Amino acid sequence: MKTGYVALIGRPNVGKSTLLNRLLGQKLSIVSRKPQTTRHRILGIKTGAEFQAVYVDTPGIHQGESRALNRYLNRAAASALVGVDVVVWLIDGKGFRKDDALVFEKLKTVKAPVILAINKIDKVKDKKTLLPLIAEAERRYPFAAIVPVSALAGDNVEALEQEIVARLPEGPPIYPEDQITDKPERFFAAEIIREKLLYYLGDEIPHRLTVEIDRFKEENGLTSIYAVIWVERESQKPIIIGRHGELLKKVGQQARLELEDFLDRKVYLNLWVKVKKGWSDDERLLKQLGYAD
Ligand code: GDP
Ligand code: K
Ligand code: MG
Repeated sequence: MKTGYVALIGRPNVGKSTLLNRLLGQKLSIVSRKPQTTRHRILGIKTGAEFQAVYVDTPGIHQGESRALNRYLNRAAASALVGVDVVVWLIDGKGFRKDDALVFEKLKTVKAPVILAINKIDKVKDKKTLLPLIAEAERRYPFAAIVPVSALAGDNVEALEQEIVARLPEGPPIYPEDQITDKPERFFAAEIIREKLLYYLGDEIPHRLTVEIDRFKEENGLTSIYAVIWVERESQKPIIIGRHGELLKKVGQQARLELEDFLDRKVYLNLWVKVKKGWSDDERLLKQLGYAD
């Protein structure tokens, strides 16, 4: 059996989470238009007839290390390159940016084969325009393969999977074949709530909030989930709650429906908004809220 770990790297918003969900055939990682949606490493496990690929979806590599949360995100991204069997670097059809030079530098120290996947090709009308980009990529690094894909439409994702699997070492499966992730259900509950908040809120607040699952319990065939939405300032509370509590209600409804779908059982969801000053710049608080290394 071909089996091993696969790191997915790439700048924020390039489509890593979308690709992971597509590869797994299930939504595990939250997706949004905003950068910094993915804060945690997520293992997504795909077991096929003759392979097991364990995907690590990483937070993007971030510029500006001013806040503790950003430092955590950078550490998580760098550590994802160690001890993996295959690296998939996702870029989009617009090509490399200036600061991708840093990624090329980092890749020089990586022993695992690196596959370059060029995403969002559904947005590229004339596919010939990708040829100079592919030539540039080949000139700058000995990629094991270069595969254009559309994570959103699913185009060529199977071809990418074949390239990945072909480079996994032989070995016994790492996880039981029916296991799809290493994260507990309550982790996904928090992520789903956070995704709905990101969707309904404006641009500024989302990076300043986090969701903590206070209680998660089964009673009489019902899963009761009590979650706290932590914000940094008192003034952010009314924004999240909305006029007459409408925004929070919408978030709660959407999150509950998706949770019922994900968990495949009835859910009672209770949301509270609370203030914890400066949580995103406090290492100790971050650990408490689950952002541990
Ligand atoms: P991440 O930050 O790298 O994990 O990126 P996400 O998976 O959260 O995706 C960021 C945005 O790009 C979302 O709005 C996705 O729907 C969109 N996106 C991802 N893949 C594709 C693709 O293949 N084509 C197009 N047009 N959009 C995509
Ligand atoms: K994103
Ligand atoms: Mg993501």
